[in-house]
Amino acid sequence: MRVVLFNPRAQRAHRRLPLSLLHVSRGIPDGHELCFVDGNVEADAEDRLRALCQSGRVLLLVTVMPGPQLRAALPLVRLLKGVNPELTVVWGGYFPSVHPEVVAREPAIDAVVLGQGEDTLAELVAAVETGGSLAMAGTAVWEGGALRRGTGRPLRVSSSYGPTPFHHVDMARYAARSFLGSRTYNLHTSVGCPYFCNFCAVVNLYAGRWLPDPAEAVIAEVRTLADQYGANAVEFHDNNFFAWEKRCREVADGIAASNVSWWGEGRIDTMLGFSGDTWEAMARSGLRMVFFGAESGDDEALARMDKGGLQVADTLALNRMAKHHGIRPEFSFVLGNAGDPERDVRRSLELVRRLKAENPDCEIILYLYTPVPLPGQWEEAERLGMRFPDDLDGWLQPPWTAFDHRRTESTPWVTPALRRDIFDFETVLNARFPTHTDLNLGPVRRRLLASLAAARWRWGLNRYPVELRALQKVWAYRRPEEMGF
Ligand code: B12
Repeated sequence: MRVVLFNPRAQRAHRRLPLSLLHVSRGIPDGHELCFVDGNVEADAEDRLRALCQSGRVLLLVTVMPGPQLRAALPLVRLLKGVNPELTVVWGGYFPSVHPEVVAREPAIDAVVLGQGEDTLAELVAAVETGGSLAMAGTAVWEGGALRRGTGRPLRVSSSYGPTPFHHVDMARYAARSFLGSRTYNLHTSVGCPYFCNFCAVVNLYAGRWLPDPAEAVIAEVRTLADQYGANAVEFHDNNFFAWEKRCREVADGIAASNVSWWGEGRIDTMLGFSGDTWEAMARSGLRMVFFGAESGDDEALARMDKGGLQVADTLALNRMAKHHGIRPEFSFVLGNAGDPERDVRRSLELVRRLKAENPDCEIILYLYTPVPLPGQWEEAERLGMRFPDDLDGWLQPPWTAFDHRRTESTPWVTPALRRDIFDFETVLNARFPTHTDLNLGPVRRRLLASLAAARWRWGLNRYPVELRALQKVWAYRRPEEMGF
């Protein structure tokens, strides 16, 4: 049987390996024709997809994140399903796993795979081949006017399915230029995350479980990328790469000789507990920047988010520690907590100013809080009038498209004035400190922008930054909040 694996285009061409598909493909039994189609790197992706799915028994697997990928995927699968009655369409990934009902109810989609997909896919391929039911452990299907949700499957360590099968794609296409290096590739080396932050969709899928690949497996993947594909930089896309100090230390020591610069996502409180030795080893091995969820400058908001006891003081301490070790911290904020949104935003923006004053090299990413259906804050979001759309078409309409980008206008507790304050501040911030990750902004423009925004930044004059917005348009300089995960 032909199995087509499709990665719809993200908001901007994201030239990174389609790891969701590469990983899940390890579950497909041998003997099938596998065809990968990636909307991020193939200009003719849609034509190729049409040709591959046109006739005969075909299983189309689609990975979908909220936002642009959903917008790209839905019209396509409707079209393809209309043409070929023998086509089976299965969706997996974060959006379908968090919102299975609305996806399974869509007539063009035959089944949703929930969470980690390898084992489910093995059984599902057999069911499609024999014409059996797609209702099984790990799937959700729409049957008799209701959602039929299978039991969950036990999670497995990802590397137990084998190494990432890079050979399925044209690796030359994915060697990307980034601030880390001229040939950047990405890896994913753990399943889930051991924390319960109640605004994060990872908890919906993995409920606080974290299964790391052993350090040797991680080191082997980095070596393969460096030795066989010429990588000089690696981004670890794990939800929480730095959850276990011992593994970080072993990986750092094991990859030091590969001469790659690297980046990953971590927790402030965990990494504050790392020894100076581990920080040194990581810096030596090429660690350049770490993404942290600072989330808020208000301790009460942090407690409401269930950030595991994280305090604002920890964020300040981490900023100093990372600076000391020559590793750039990248702090992400999730602004507009429902408890006291005004105070949350005010204190967070004050914290950003302080972080920049103490370490101008740190990066800041400002998102708006966009609830996910999880106990903790969701009940209150609903009480305050928050409702998700009833069908997939609803998700494609504004304001939901902005919601997916974490620029939402759908949270009723954030007033338009408060939203404007955040966006004005952000415009001034991004001009005063253009992100280091923007390779297209030369030193002259960088200096010009910074000096143009200097007085505004200094005196906190954020209102109507029209001149900066105009430049942002003309120079199209990079806004971290658009590019982030
Ligand atoms: C790389 C990445 C991106 C890339 C795009 C990737 C791409 N596919 O083109 C970029 C940077 C563009 C991006 C953008 C955004 N992202 Co993003 N992204 C990620 C990240 C870091 C890694 C994804 C990945 O490769 N994972 C590795 C694979 C192996 O894991 P996986 O996807 O979970 O796959 C497993 C299962 O889910 C399942 N599975 C997945 N797909 C499928 C498909 C089928 C058919 C089957 C059977 C199974 C299956 O099996 C896989 C193996 O077990 C994740 C976080 C994470 N660590 O996963 C966030 C994440 C998915 N992104 C997220 C978000 C919110 C966004 C944005 C909306 C944010 C924004 N700034 O606007 C945008 C919009 C994206 C869009 N739609 O265009 C959220 C999703 C949350 C949610 N509510 O659903 C995540 C979880 C981050 C987070 N913690 O909040 N992102």
